[in-house]
Amino acid sequence: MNLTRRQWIKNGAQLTAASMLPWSLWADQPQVPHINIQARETTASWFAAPTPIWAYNQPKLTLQQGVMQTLRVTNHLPVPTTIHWHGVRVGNAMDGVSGLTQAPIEPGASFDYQIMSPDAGTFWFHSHHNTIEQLARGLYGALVVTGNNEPRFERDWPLLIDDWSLSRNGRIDPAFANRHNQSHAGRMGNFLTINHQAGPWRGEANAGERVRLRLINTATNRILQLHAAFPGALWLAKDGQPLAIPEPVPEVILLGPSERWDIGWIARDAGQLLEVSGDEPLLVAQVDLNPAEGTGVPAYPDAMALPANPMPHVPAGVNQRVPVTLEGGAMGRLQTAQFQGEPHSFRELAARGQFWAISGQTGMPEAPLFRARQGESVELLLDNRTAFPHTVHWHGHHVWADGRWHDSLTLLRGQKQSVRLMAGNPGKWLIHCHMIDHQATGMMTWFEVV
Ligand SMILES: [Cu+2]
Repeated sequence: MNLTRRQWIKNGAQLTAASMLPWSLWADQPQVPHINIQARETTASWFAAPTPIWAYNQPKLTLQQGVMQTLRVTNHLPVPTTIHWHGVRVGNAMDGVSGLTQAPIEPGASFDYQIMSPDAGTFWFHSHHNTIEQLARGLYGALVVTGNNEPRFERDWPLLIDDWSLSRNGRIDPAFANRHNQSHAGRMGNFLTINHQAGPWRGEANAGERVRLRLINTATNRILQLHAAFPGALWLAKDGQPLAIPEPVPEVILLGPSERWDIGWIARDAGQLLEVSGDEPLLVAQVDLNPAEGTGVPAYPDAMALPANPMPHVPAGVNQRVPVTLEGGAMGRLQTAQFQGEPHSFRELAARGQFWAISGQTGMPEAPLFRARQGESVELLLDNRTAFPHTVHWHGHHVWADGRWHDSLTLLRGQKQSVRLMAGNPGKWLIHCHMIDHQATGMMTWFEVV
């Protein structure tokens, strides 16, 4: 978070002491030293009085494409936790889903995640244990995987955009699970941050420099409606996967919870990022031109297209078709669904805190939605029969839809969408709504790759 000058000096002193150690002590260290991530209680400096939040000591991680890295997560929180590496095609045991792929990390304990990302791009990491509370308290960070052949950007800025629900005293509203929110669009916040700091975020570029903005929606439930006023900007990637050909940025970017957009821009003028869902546009980020450098001829080549990642080939044929029907919620038409192996009426489900279903099942069903052999091509027929939008997230996989890869896809009310999933790493993988209020009240299932 915000390092004060005193902390900075202290860390500097530690670094000096360590670098004076004799070489022999370092000889047995692995080539890539592990990265320590601490989940802990801290405070944010948004107002005159500090706001208690939970956060990682590393709000931004940078990994190298194709390099195995140990991420040692130590839990300094008073409760158990895990970390999910959102969008990274990890081995199943490293996916961080408590109760499915691992036991939660107890307070005071550590867990080593062995992460090797085959893909370069923009990802993020967040708690996947009691997510409804832990994500809302701030347990997330940016995960940037750098590739060897990427074009150089003189400025590279991840922007983690969050929507906090604060009480009048400036503290996080402790009512994380509210039945009304959960059966509707989810808990909406009233305070926007960028990289855990109060907005607007400000950056500075020299005229002609290439700028890469990595937009990441870390909100628990809010779909951001972003207007990117960066003249000539190009959309480079979705959910960490490059577009084959960069496209002009549309007037409004609909960025559902957990979705990412990479935007490339040549700074010839100042630029702004605005959130436009409310009555008045809200300034999220501002990039100014460095006045000392003046303006003039761009100093760098214009090419910004990102090289493709080693994604699977999508064949014309499919091995199986699976309906993924989203149902339930207020003003929905859900009559009955299976919960814990038994059929229940919507009223009975609501009494058990379940409001949403996927293909007739609510909560985590015992049997997977489908099983696929590694390499199989599965067509998923998404059908949002609810009165609300949903952002569906696939673990360990991206799906192919409308000529792009997505690990999360927002479906508006009534929307149908056919997507293609190429079964990847073996294991048990979640599919859930990334509006955490919906996930927590039933909109979650899983599939198995064998
Ligand atoms: Cu949802």
